[in-house]
Amino acid sequence: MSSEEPVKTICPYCGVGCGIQVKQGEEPGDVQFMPWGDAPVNEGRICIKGGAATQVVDHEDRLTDPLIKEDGEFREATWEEAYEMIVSEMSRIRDEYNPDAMGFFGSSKTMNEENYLLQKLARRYGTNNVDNCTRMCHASTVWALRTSLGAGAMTNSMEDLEEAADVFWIQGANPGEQHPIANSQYFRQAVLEGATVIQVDPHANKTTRSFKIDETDRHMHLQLKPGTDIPLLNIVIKTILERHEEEPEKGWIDEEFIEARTEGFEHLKETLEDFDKEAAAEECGVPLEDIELAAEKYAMANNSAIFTGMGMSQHTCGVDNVQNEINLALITGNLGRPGTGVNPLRGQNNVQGTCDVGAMPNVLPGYQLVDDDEARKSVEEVWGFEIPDEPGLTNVEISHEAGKSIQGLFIMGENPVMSEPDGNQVEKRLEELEFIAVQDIFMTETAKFADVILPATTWAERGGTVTNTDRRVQRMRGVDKVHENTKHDLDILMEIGSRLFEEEKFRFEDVEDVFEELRQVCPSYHGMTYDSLGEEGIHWPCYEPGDEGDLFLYEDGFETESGLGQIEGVRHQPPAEVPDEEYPLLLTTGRLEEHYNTGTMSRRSPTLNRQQPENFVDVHPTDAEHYGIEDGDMVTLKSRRGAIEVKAQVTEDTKEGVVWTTPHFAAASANRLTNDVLDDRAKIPEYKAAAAEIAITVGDGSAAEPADD
Ligand SMILES: Nc1nc2c(c(=O)[nH]1)N[C@H]1C(S)=C(S)[C@@H](COP(=O)(O)OP(=O)(O)OC[C@H]3O[C@@H](n4cnc5c(=O)[nH]c(N)nc54)[C@H](O)[C@@H]3O)O[C@H]1N2
Ligand SMILES: Nc1nc2c(c(=O)[nH]1)N[C@H]1C(S)=C(S)[C@@H](COP(=O)(O)OP(=O)(O)OC[C@H]3O[C@@H](n4cnc5c(=O)[nH]c(N)nc54)[C@H](O)[C@@H]3O)O[C@H]1N2
Ligand code: SF4
Ligand SMILES: [Mo]
Repeated sequence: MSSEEPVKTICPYCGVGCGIQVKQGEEPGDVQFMPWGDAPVNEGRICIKGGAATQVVDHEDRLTDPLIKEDGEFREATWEEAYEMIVSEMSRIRDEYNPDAMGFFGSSKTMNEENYLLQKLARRYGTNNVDNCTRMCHASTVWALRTSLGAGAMTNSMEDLEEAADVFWIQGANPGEQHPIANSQYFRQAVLEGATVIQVDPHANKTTRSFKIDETDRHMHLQLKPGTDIPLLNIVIKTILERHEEEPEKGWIDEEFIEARTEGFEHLKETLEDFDKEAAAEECGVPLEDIELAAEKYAMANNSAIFTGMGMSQHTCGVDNVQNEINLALITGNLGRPGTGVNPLRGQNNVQGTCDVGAMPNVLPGYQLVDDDEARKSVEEVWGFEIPDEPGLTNVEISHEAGKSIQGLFIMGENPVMSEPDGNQVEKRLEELEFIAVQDIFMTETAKFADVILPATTWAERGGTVTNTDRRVQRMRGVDKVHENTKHDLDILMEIGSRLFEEEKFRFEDVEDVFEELRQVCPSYHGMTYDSLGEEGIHWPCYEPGDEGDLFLYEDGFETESGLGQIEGVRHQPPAEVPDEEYPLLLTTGRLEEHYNTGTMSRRSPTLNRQQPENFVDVHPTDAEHYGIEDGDMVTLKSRRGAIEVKAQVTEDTKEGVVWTTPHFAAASANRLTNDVLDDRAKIPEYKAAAAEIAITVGDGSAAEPADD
């Protein structure tokens, strides 16, 4: 077979959205990586994951044929059998119970068109129980940004941040590993030209090291105790308010901006009236003068930009955490200009797009609320059927309701057994369900619980659009299929939709045809076409053809009801579970550069897995001494929910009293331990704080008693 021209596409891992090329090799099934020299986001640069992305496309573990479970064992099935089973089970569940007895998980690893069709299918079925991994990710960030500023997305873009930001305030995010090209190509350039980095994180990592944060007086690392971000930011805000009283001529706050563009400032001041900075600094475990100095650096710079990640969002107080970042940005006028803002670096390659196209229980495409009659009607006119008018359940709620109000689950590209908190319970709940369909590229920990498994093609084998972290919609393109009997996600959904509802609303000519319908119902994508996306892509909002999109938002006003930015004071709320005698350590989790989420792809990549083949736990030297743990010892790390065995890394990277591990490894997943409690509003789980205990693992795998100190 002769090799064909390479095609330009987008890296399947993180939300930075780097352009790469893939090429059909000489042998069928051989898919090769090539750099894309003038790709719009990364200009040919690539991180270790992007470079290794094609390694898993033809991996021997790929699902190649549909599977159906019979007597507890999977057997190969035809597509016809698989479709028939799905249609008959989904129809039965709707008839025996009601449409809300089904849940649908969209996938931020798949394209906009595919998620668009999945949520349309759920709604045609009669339920708004459709969600995606954003719930476990930036749901709280999106909530706070939407209610207080207008749009649940980055306020600025990598380009303007590089050019104009003087301070990079990075709280609970690790772009050095999780968004490597954003960090090395954009932020690093600004830092080389003099910008300051303030990192607020309980753990030192490659972000710390890439900017040599600990080695200069310019940058700072505030190594706080997990779950103390509200008090830390309250110290910052109170310091700025106090200093402004003392020297208003320096403009510690931006009075004009507060007056013209915000409301709620009085509430913030009242909240902080009786706030005790000394006691709060003690609570955070960071010297007060360090936090005050960081406050000065943020407030005195021309342009300060906040970057916010999982360390902020994945808490029971996730919404309030991000609200306090918004408070800081609003009172100092750091919004609506290049180089400023509150910027969530979005996680998966298409999590922004999956949300944009409505794969969420409370919104339709373009974030139009399902309970807004007018919005719903405008979408109904295009779709030609009635949409249920009550918001549905989120994915973690769907999981909680398994076997209760939920009887069936359709999962496209998500791995909840590994990614939801308290995995042992997730497994038990999945067993309660009458029917599970999983559409994936590998046999995941979750797929093992399915009744039917549908083998999908990978990102490299198909086309569509994805939306990156700064709202840039870009086209993906694919080469030939590796396995003849796999199908594109879109084709599977079209077939299921057409069979279930015996109508033409799920028949499209091709993926572009789906995009044409999507842009009719999604106002911020309305002006885009496949042609106009070209090779550069377009940032949303793009309401009409020709709109170039905006690099930064809110230049003239906020998109709230009053047009004003919403300030609201917030108070410290400790994590739902705090250390006690039995579980005296605080466990938090985070990611590694070499691995990706539940590891289904990165663990199968030889290049990536070689770097880090197994999980570990970081233990502070003082704690290690107390427990008699040496670097490299196998230890049992346990919480009230479960236990895992991992190697201990004794390191000052973590804070005393804090143990730090990752969710990437099935054999010892952090989510055997994490606490299944949610932020009230955004319903995001508290992955970043649980009480834990540790002990050296003895011969038979049991845990030794801790040494006395
Ligand atoms: N290499 C790689 N890249 C990825 C991913 C991956 O798995 N691997 N996943 C993608 C996805 S889905 C996402 S959402 C993003 C996530 O990107 P990030 O937001 O950077 O994700 P995390 O590493 O989970 O958490 C960030 C930091 O929060 C810190 N942290 C923990 N607890 C607290 C706390 O209480 N307060 C504060 N301030 N910090 C805390 C952790 O130590 C960690 O350094 O990355 C994306 N990119
Ligand atoms: N302890 C702890 N837990 C966490 C987090 C944490 O920080 N700490 N972070 C949370 C966050 S931010 C996130 S986003 C979630 C991620 O949770 P998940 O979304 O469940 O994790 P992934 O591993 O990204 O799963 C994606 C799935 O899609 C499949 N897939 C890949 N490509 C395709 C495709 O083209 N088609 C189809 N059909 N399937 C495909 C993959 O094989 C994989 O099974 O984890 C959450 N869990
Ligand atoms: S930074 Fe993200 S998008 Fe870019 S190559 Fe790395 S994983 Fe892929
Ligand atoms: Mo995420």
